[in-house]
Amino acid sequence: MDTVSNDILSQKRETPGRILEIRRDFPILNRVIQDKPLVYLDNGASTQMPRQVMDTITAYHEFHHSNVHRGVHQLSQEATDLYEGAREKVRSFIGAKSTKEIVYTSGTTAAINLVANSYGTANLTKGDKILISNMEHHANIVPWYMIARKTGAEIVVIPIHDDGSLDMDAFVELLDEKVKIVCVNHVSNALGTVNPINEIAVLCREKNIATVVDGAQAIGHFPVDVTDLGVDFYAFSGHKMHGPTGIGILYGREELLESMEPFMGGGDMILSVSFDEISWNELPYKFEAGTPPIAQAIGLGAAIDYLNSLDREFLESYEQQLLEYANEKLSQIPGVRIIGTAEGKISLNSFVINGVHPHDIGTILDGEGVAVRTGQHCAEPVMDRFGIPATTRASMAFYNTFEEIDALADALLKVTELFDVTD
Ligand code: 7TS
Repeated sequence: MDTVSNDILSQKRETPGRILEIRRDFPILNRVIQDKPLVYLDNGASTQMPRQVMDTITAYHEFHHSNVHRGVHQLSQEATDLYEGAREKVRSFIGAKSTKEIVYTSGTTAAINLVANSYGTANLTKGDKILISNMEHHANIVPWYMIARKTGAEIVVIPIHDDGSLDMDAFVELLDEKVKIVCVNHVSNALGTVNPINEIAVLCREKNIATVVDGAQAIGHFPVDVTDLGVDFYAFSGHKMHGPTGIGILYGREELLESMEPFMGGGDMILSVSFDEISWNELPYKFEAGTPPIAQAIGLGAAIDYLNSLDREFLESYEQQLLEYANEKLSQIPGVRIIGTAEGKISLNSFVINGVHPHDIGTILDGEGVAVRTGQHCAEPVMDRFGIPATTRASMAFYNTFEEIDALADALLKVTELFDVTD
C-alpha cells in the first residue's frame, strides 16, 4: 500500500495563482472540519457563495428591503428595480430574447413542476408519450409521473450507453407521433454526462415536440444560451451557480408561456379579480403568485455579475484539468470504478469501491475534512441502470485545487487500507 501511496503523492500538480485568488472570495473555504482544512467536493449538491453575493444580499436588507410591485413609496420602488434588474441579468446571462421568458421560481424542482402542471396538463391526453432520459434527477421524473397519472399519458425511457452517454439512435427511433414532450438534463448530476441538447431540440422542433431541459448541473459549469440551444423550457437553481438557495429560473419560449394557464394563483399574478371572472397578469408575472423571493433573486443577479467578472473560458478548461487529475488519482486506488465516463463530461466523478459501502466511504472522508455526497443522488433509475445501489460523488467547482484532489485520493487510500481492498 505504501508503494501506491507514494506513487500518487509523487505526482503533484500546482494550482494556478488565479484560482488561489478566486478562492479568497469564498470565506467558507477557510473552514476547518475535524481539525482538517475543509475540502469541499459537494458542489453538485450546492455550490458556495462568494462574499460579493453575500454583501449584495446584506446591502439589500440593510437599505432597500420592501415588497415589490406594490408600493409607490421609494423603498418599494428601489426593491422592485433591484428585483427586475436581476431578471434582466438572468435574461442576458442565458441569451433569452425577452424578460417575459424569465420566470422566477424557488428552484429547478419548482420550475419543472410548473411546466408539468401548466403545459403538461393542457397538452397531454391518453396514449400520448413523455420521453424521459434514464439519467434524470427525480425532479425531472416525479412531476411527469404525477401528470402522466392524471392525463393517461405514458412515460417512455430514453436509454443510455454503458459510458453514461445518451443513446441517440434509440432516441431518434422513439420519436413517433405520440411523443408530445421530451425531458432531459443538460448535465447529469449522477454521471457528469453533458447531453447534446441542441441536436435533441432540433429533432424535437421538426416534430413539434416540446423540450424540457433540466439545466441545474450545467449552469454553473459553462455558458448556456437557450436561444442557440433552441429549447422550449430550461430550468435551473441559484444555489448551483454560487447564488443563494430558494431561487431558481424557468426559461420558457414566450409563445408557449403565453399559451399556458398559471400554475399557482394569488396576488400579483392577476390583472383584475371578481368572484365571477379573473384575468391573468402579463408574462412573466402570470406565473409568480404571492411575494416572491426578493433578496434571493437579487442575490442571483449578484452571482451572475460575479461569474461574468471571471474568465469563464479559463475556468472551464481548469475544471477539465481537475477532472483529468482526479481521474488519474482515482485510477491508482485499488478497487475504484468510475460510473459515467462519457466524453466531454463535467468535473464530477461518481465512483464505487469494491466491497465498501458508499456511506462508509463518506463517513471516513468526512473524518479527513473531505465533503462528498454518497447515495443515489436523487437519480435512482440511473443507479438501477448500472446495477448499483449508490455511489460516492466528488463534484468539483472552479475554486477547487489540485491539492484538494490529493487530499481526496489520500483519504480514499485510507478507506481501502481500512477495508483491505484489493483490485
Ligand atoms: N436537477 C438536477 C440535475 C439536479 O442535480 C438537482 C439537484 C435538481 C434538479 C434539483 O434542484 P433543486 O435546486 O430544485 O433542489 N441535485 C442535487 C444533487 O445532485 N445533490 O443534491 C442535490
